[in-house]
Order: sequence, then structure tokens, then C-alpha cells
Amino acid sequence: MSTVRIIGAPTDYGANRRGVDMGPSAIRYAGLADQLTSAGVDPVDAGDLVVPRAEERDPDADAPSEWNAKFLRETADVCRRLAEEVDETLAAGNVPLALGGDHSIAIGSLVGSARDAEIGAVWFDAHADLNTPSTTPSGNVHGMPLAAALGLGEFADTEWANASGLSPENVALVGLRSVDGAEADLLREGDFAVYTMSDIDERGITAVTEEAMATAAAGVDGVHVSLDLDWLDPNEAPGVGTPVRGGVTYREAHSAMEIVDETASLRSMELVEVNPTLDQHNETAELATELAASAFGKRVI
Ligand code: 4U7
Ligand code: MN
Ligand code: MN
Ligand code: MN
Repeated sequence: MSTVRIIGAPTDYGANRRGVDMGPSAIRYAGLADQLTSAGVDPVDAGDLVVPRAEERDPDADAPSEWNAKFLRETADVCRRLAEEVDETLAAGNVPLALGGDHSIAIGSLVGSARDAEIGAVWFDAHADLNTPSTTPSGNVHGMPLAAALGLGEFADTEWANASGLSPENVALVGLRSVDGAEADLLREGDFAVYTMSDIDERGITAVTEEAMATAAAGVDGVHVSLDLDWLDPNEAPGVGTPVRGGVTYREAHSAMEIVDETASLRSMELVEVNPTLDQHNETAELATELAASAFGKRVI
């Protein structure tokens, strides 16, 4: 039985201070450990990283003055510690499951997962998260983690953000429907496997997810799965800070996670962007626990 080690990263630095830092609690209360047990894995909870409250911090401290990236120093600090936890979890032969927090924590997951390995990544998200400090329309780092981990733009010289064992040809983005101008230019260059909602409409979620997982897993040691809950339609997942209409349905999401399990290449995973202050009766957190269970092998019979 494989052991899944749960690591909470209760940040809200990357997402305009809206309450996403309560995500790890909400996901635990929604029954994550029981869901994982019912999937046939052994959950171990490592607790939460200690994350100073954003109100005590200056969002602009320490970032190079020309960088538009809020709470960069705090984000770097959390991501360094998360990377360490993820790396140690893998070294002990276990599977890390990080709980956000906003999506900036993915920088830590990816860096840790890629420290001693070549990895791929599948990004289930409405957004591409490929902005850099010079292209971001918001300055919010939750819109930049994939760019950061790939060392794009200003992140090229940022040691804490660079996941050296990850390269664009092993990155697949699934479910895109809100992409900024500079991100679209990057995606059109063709280095990434890109699946918009239109591709899912045309080809179906199973074919798309199978191809995404296969591309990410080709020639590497394993795949990091990043699940931003705004990937789902806001009708299914209202508790997110940046909802975009026209997302995947409940069934499509489960189907995709079942394929993640069947691909048998899952190395590390994260559940991010659950915001309990915007949720209805914790249903988005509950959904996150269910989807994690599917990704770790839970089936009806
Ligand atoms: B999430 C945005 F401009 N692209 O960069 C940005 F639309 O982690 C949104 O996927 C980013 O939820 C959303 O601020 C980040 C915006
Ligand atoms: Mn998103
Ligand atoms: Mn995201
Ligand atoms: Mn978001």
C-alpha cells in the first residue's frame, strides 16, 4: 500500500488576500484522510507549513523594484520549505500531496519533485499560470507558477523557483479557457501540450487526459499533477477566487482523475485555490477530496 503524505501550505500571498489560506483546513474537514483510505492508500498528515499572515508583511518588500510580483519574498520562503518537504517525502518512498493555499505553492511542489528526478507536469486549470513579472496583468504570483518553475523570463536566475528536472515538452495544460496575451504567445510557440476546453468538447475528456498524461510521462521518472479547483465549472466548484464559466463537469473531472491513476505515473500532486470564504457548505473542498481519491485509485467497485 502506498503512503500519501499530506503537506498543508496555507498561503494567500499569490491571490489578493481573499481567504484561500483556509484551504488546507477546509480540505481536511471535508474528509481527505478518509477519502484517501477508501482509495486504498495510507494517508499520513504532516500538518501545515508555518506561514506568516499576509497582513504582517509588506507585499513589495525585497522584490527587485522592476518586478511586478507581490509577496515574492514570502512566496520564496514557503516554496523553499515545501520543496524540502516534497523532496524528503519522495526520498522516503512516499507520495507527496500538497494542499494550498494559492497556486504559487506549485513552485515549491515542482522544485521538490524535480530535485532528484526528471519529471513531467499536467496542469488542470482554467488558466495557464505562465505569466512572468513583466507580463502579469495583476502582480499575483498564483498566475506565474508554471513560468517560474520553468525558469521563464525574470525567473531564469531565480534559484528557488527553478525546477531543473522539468522541461516544456513534458508539460501539458488541460482545460484552458482564460489565457492572457503573453501566455497565448508562449502557448502558440508549441513547446507545451495544450488542451483548451474546446479540445475537450471535441475530443472528450478521456482522450485528452490520456494524451496529456502520456506526453507528460514520456521519458521522465514521473508526473506532477497540479489540480487548480477553478479547472471545474463554477457551478460545481464555487469556492475559488478566480472562477471562469465553461469549465469541466463533475463527471469529467472524476474521469480525468481516474485516468491519472490508470496511467500509473503519478509522482506528486497538489490541490490548490480552494477558498472556503467563497464556497457553499464546503462543497469545493469536498470535491477536492473526492478528486484526489479518484487520482489515487478509488473506484465504485
Ligand atoms: B490561478 C490571471 F490576469 N491570469 O495572472 C493573472 F486573469 O492559479 C489570473 O490559475 C491568474 O487561479 C489565475 O492574474 C491564477 C488574470
Ligand atoms: Mn486557475
Ligand atoms: Mn492556477
Ligand atoms: Mn485562482
